[in-house]
Amino acid sequence: MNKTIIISNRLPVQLEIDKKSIIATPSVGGLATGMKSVHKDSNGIWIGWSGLNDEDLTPELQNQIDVELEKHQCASVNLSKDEVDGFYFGFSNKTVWPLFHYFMEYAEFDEQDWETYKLVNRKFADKIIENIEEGDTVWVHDYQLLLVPQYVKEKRPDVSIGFFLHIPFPSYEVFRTLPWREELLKGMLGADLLGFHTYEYERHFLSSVQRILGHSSNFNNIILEDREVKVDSFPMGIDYDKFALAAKSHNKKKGEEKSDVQVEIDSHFKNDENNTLILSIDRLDYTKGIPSRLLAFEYFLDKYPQYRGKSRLVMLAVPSRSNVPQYQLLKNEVDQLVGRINGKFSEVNWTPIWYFYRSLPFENLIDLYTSCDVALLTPLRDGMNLVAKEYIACREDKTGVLILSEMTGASQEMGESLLINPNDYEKIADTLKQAIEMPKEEQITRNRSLQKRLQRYNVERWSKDFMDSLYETAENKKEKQIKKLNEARKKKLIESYKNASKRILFFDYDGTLAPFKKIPEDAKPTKELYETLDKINNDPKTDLILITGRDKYTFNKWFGHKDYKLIAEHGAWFKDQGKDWIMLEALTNNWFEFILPVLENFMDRTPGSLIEEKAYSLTWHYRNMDPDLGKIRASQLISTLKGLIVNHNLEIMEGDKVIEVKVSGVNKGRSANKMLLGKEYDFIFAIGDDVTDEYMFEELPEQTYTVKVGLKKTIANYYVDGTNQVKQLLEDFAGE
Ligand code: GDG
Repeated sequence: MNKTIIISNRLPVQLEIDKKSIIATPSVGGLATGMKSVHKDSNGIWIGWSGLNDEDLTPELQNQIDVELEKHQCASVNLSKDEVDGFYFGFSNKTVWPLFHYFMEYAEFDEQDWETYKLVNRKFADKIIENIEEGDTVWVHDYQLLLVPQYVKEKRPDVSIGFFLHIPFPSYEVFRTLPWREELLKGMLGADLLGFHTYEYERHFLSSVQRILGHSSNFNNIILEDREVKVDSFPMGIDYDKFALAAKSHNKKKGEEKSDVQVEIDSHFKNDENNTLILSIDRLDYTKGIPSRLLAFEYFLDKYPQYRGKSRLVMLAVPSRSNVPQYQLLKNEVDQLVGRINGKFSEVNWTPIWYFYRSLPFENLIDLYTSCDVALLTPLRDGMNLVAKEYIACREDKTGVLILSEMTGASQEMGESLLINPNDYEKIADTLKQAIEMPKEEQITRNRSLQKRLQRYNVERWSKDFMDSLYETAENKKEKQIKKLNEARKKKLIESYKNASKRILFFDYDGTLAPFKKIPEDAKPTKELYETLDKINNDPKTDLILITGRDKYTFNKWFGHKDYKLIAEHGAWFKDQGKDWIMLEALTNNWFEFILPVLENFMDRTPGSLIEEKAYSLTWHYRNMDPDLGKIRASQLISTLKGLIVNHNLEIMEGDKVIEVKVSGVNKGRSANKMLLGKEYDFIFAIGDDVTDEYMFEELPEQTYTVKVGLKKTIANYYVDGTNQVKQLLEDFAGE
């Protein structure tokens, strides 16, 4: 049976060395639960770092670890202390984490850390490759492993790879500051499916890919030379039932069954049951907005003194990454703030903040979720924030108010909570008051909808959706594969080329015989291309036709001295071997006078775009400009032009980053067909990359071999990946 290989930095199993033997305890985190069916049911393997350094392990212990982990369907990647420092504490947590959370000033760009990150990502990839069997699927998790998809794809292009990012993907303006931005994007693009928590992150990623690597996307598919990458959002859910059931059984507990934490909590309500507890839970991380939360709470007590002695903030901060200096500074700052605020407001039997700096057992987490009237979660940035979802799941009677930062992924799905900007203390103070005073019926109405949604889209559903989507991309890939001009199909094609008594070949130029260049003039033919075309053309059984949308002047300069047949401007002009250019169509250009000023106006307002004036058509190019502005201007231009061309027998043709206005009916299909008139060909071949070549594919006779360059939508019979493969094909023709 095919299996799924799951890869994350840490394994879902905690390892401890106890008196020279290994103890493995499964961890109960959200990810482990969500992946359970993918992991266990499919007989999968989970690959990750064990948490122990090579230096702590003897060969015997290592052996024990392997045996222990195998029992849990896990395998470890072994790392030395230096590797952990450079890869995990270094590049992952001092570069990617701050940058992706918009803390640009915290991001360090250390070459050595980057080298270690690459090396460790390779180690993870190698471990995966070692375990892959045919038909397996790979799912890579999170920001520590951004390069793994590419490293695996290079060695195993046949395997379906998914990648999920648990943290935000930042805007292009932030991401572009990274010195290794191309490498990270290429690393991620090794996957066939890339998942993010929200559409915002997905949008930022697509924008960076387009601006930095120049790959455009069709809806949410990124078109690479040889394959497509699907990008989608999958908001991660929680193990809803686990929290809801734990809360239910907690609420039944009486007297001695209660935990110490619960007894302490109950004492807060003893004096007045209208007292309120305000909860916050996070790892102690600068992204979580803990200092601003404290300051906002202080402001609340200043602004609304009636709540002093009554409302209390219960703040659980779980120690995290304490090796990284920013986290140590944060710890000091939080300690000081808590001390100062408690000092400022405390009364004999009331302190405003209960602060826990440790990790609590699950049971106590449930005590907090069930007992606190308000949850105040104020991250400055957070990929999702599962605490918000867990709080709602634990509210058995549906009371309780969630105040949630707009900067969390969760806020996109939890519109019924009270959303705040974590930097707006005024608003937070007012919202706290609103939350404390909110009538129970309103709380219940809000939470009813939230609970339904969270229960439906739980973590299992999340992982199932992701896997279904990954299988679907694998199916699409197979479909595309069917049309790929693989070796077997190419052999057949060459065979019928060889056996033909009279052939005609239509070759598009830009994007087919020559790759695109920033400046169109730079795409001139190479010496090798001339040589190959000459060889093909020298066979008297072959008619070779170069067919382009380019202007006749440029094409004549490049190919006029050659003995090929040329069609320029989509079929307006034709040049037979050794003859002068003639017009294939009766055309006029007296319409330029009212279309050209419109194009000029768009060019002036759109930096980077340019106009190409051909003899009988006008083209506006927008390849070398901001892609989003390009799309907007292109659609504005089309709607302006549509109004102008009415009654003028003109048409607008949209190509790849170009808009062309020309006389109706002139296209590559019509002109190619004219070349067949009165001739008997038993081998007809057409190849091109653009939408304008689709006219050729459509109008040439049915028996034509039609080939599309690149994996774009097409009616052609076959695909080739890019210009390199075209070159190879031409050389094969020339060799016959
Ligand atoms: C990253 C992203 C994204 C917390 N304290 C204790 C404890 N917890 C548990 C909570 C919750 C989890 O830890 C925290 O999850 P978050 O989602 O809030 O935050 P990150 O750890 O930063 O996670 C985040 C997440 O990945 C998933 O994609 O949502 O945006 O940053 O489940 O319950 N559990 C126990 N004791 C504690 O003291 N037992």
